[in-house]
This record gives sequence, C-alpha cells and structure tokens, in this order.
Amino acid sequence: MAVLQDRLTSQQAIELETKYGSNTYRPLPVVLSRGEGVYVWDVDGKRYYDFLSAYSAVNQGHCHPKIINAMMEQAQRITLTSRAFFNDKLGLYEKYTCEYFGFDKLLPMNSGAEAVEAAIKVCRKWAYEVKGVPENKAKIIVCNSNFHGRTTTIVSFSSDSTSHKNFGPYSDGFINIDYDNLEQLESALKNNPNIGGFLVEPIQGEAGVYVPSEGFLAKAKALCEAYNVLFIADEIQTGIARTGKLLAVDHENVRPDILILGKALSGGTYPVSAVLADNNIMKVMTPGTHGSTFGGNPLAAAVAMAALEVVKEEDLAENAAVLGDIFRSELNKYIETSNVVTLVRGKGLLNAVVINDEGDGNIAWNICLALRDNGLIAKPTHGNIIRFAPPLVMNEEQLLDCVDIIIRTFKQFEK
Ligand code: IF1
Repeated sequence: MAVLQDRLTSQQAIELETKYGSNTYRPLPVVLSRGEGVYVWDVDGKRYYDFLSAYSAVNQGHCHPKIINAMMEQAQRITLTSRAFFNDKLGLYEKYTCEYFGFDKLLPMNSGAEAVEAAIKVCRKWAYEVKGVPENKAKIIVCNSNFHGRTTTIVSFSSDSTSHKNFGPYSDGFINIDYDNLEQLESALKNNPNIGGFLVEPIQGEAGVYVPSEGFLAKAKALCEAYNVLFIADEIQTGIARTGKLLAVDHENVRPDILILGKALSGGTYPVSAVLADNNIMKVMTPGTHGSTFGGNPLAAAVAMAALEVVKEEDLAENAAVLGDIFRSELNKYIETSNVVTLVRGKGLLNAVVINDEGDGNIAWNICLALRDNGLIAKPTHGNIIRFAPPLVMNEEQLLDCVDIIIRTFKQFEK
C-alpha cells in the first residue's frame, strides 16, 4: 500500500526516493514542498530563493496565478482528446505561438527531447524531399559539449561520456564540431554534400553556460544559408526571455529555420514543447509521419498561451537583461578580490560562476550546501561550475539580497 502521509520529513522523503527511485540524479539534500514566484519552501517550512528555476522551466516564477488559473479552468473542461479529433484550444495555441515567434507552422510535443527528436526528423525529411540528399545519407552537424536531451539518438551525438557510454548501438548521421568554431563549421559544410542541418544551442547551458563569440550565431546562420543547410536553434533552455531577449538568437538578429522550445513554454506547470518552422520546411510532415498521445493536448495549449502572455505582460526579457547586468557587475566586483571564484559568465539571467578548485567539484558542491543553509538553492553543473538562474519575475531588491547571500557564502570559503 502506498505510504500516503499528509507530511513527510526531509529524511523520509529522501529515503523513499533513494529506495524506490532509479538512481539517475544526485540531488542537493533539500526537500521542496511549495513554490511561489522566486521562492520555494522545504518540508520544514524554510524558505529559499530558487536559483535554478527547474533548469529554466519556471521563468515566470513558481505557480504563477495566471498560468495556474488557466490550467485549473481547462483541467475541468477537457484535458486530452488525442489528435484523432480536433479540439477547441490547439488551433488557437498554434496560431498564437506562430505569430508570437514569427513562423508559419508549429509541431506540438511534450518534453524537450521529444521536440529535438521531432526537429531531427523534420530536418532529415526536408533534406531528402526538398534539398535532394540521397536517401539515408543525410547528416546533421552538432557541437561538442552539447546537451539536447536523453533519448538514445540524442545521446548518440553527446560528447559527455556519462550521457553516452553503454547506450549503444548509436544513431548514425551526425557530425560533431567544436562549439563556437566557424572554421570547423565551414569545413564540415564544404566537405559533406549531404548536410541537412546544423543543430546548436545559442548558449550551451549544461556545459556550463558557454556564451559563443559575438557574431558566431549570425555567421553560422550565413554559412548554413550559403550551403542550403537548416539552422536549427535549440532554445529549450535559453529561450522565452531567459537571456534578456525573447530568444537567445535575437541578440544577433538570427532567425532560425527551425526553432525548438520547451521548459518555460508552460511556465514549469506541465510538459509542453514545440518545433516551429515555415511552410517550405514543415510541409514535408504529412499525416502519419509523426505524432504523440499528449502532443497538442488542450490542457497544454491553454497553459502555454497563458505562460507566453505572462512573458509579454510582465516584460520578463527586459527584466532579465537589467537584473542580469546587475548580477554580473556585482559578482565581478567581488571576483577582483576573491580566491574562490575565477569568473562569472552568461547573458540575462542565465549565468554561471567558475569555482577555483582542483577540479574535483567538491568545493562547488560544498558551496551549494552552504548556499542552501543561507537560504538560496543552486546546483553545480559540471564539476566546478555553479549555474545561477533565478525566475525572471525577480525584482532588483530580491536580486541584491541574493547577491549578498551568494557573496557572503563564497567568503566562507576564502582561504
Ligand atoms: C536532465 C540543463 C541538462 C536542454 C536543452 C533539450 C533539453 C534540455 C538545451 C531536453 C534539458 C534539462 C534536462 C535535465 C537537466 C537539464 C539540463 F541543461 F538544463 F541543465 F541536463 F543539461 N535542450 N535540460 O537544456 O529537454 O527532455 O529534459 O524536457 O536531463 O538532467 P527535456
């Protein structure tokens, strides 16, 4: 019989997950039970600033009232029709979102990885049926240190051994180049006639918030155009105002041929992802070529429209740009005199700091434990890099309070 209690202690919750859960994460030892705006509370009622935002899925803040109300209202009407029939929300959502981002068509999915997989299928089919690449010969260029999800095809082109090892046999059809390397991109395009697309994160999130050189995205897009290759932007983490613009590609006025969204597309309330493209590309997808039980369900449609409205109504991109500048400026002042932190990097409110440690990652982990004790939760990404990404609804007073907590905590580790 399920252990149904009205309240779990932290220890009980951790023990249950440890005993019954597949061991695919090493969570920070904090047990969250409530979220509102920039705050989360643990089972003992202690409040924290959330500086991970569920990996940039709660850009609109936890449990945003407008999104929750849209969810509750739709949930009492109808949640799922399947695509065997029409419903009265999907078309409205598709129109709203296509106009919101400036594309002709939207392919609705659920998780980010599903949207990336769908984008790979659209790109390959376009390569065969529009570009004229010989069948089964299409290649997609990807970047080392990428993160696009956890399916077997996606991990086939991951350069991270933990994500990749022992999940073979691997999917073929991908060419890896170094991130932010235009020479390697041009060489791959010049030497391979069967390239269908270039799949890239405008900022590499999981790798440690790697911001490419100024102009990289624009020049990469120009190279793709020159070689009739689709520029596919994975904005699942960088999109929806996170980096201080609606999309991270907007910093360089780049319009992708295929745009992939997820995470904050629902404000973190429900799995909603999407692939957007124009008719000349999306026309290759015909009945029976793709699908999903939950893809395009009316609940997702209602939630996503509310989540996108919040981004505009509350001007979250501008807020992320302003607060991000303050965050990096304040941390850079501290870094001048610090022997704990070597640098801070990022755009808008997607930032990371590099901890000066022997690379074993222990200091970063211990700093995150101390941050938790000081009322702010964040988590190291690879080894000695800590990502800092609060909800975009944060105000300046809260941000400065967080900067104070972060710097005070770093100082606890000064030698
Ligand atoms: C984990 C981080 C990892 C993503 C980009 C696609 C997906 C993601 C740019 C897939 C998902 C999540 C997955 C989660 C941790 C987190 C993450 F970068 F955000 F920190 F892992 F790299 N493209 N990122 O960031 O979307 O299928 O998860 O909805 O898997 O550990 P998803």
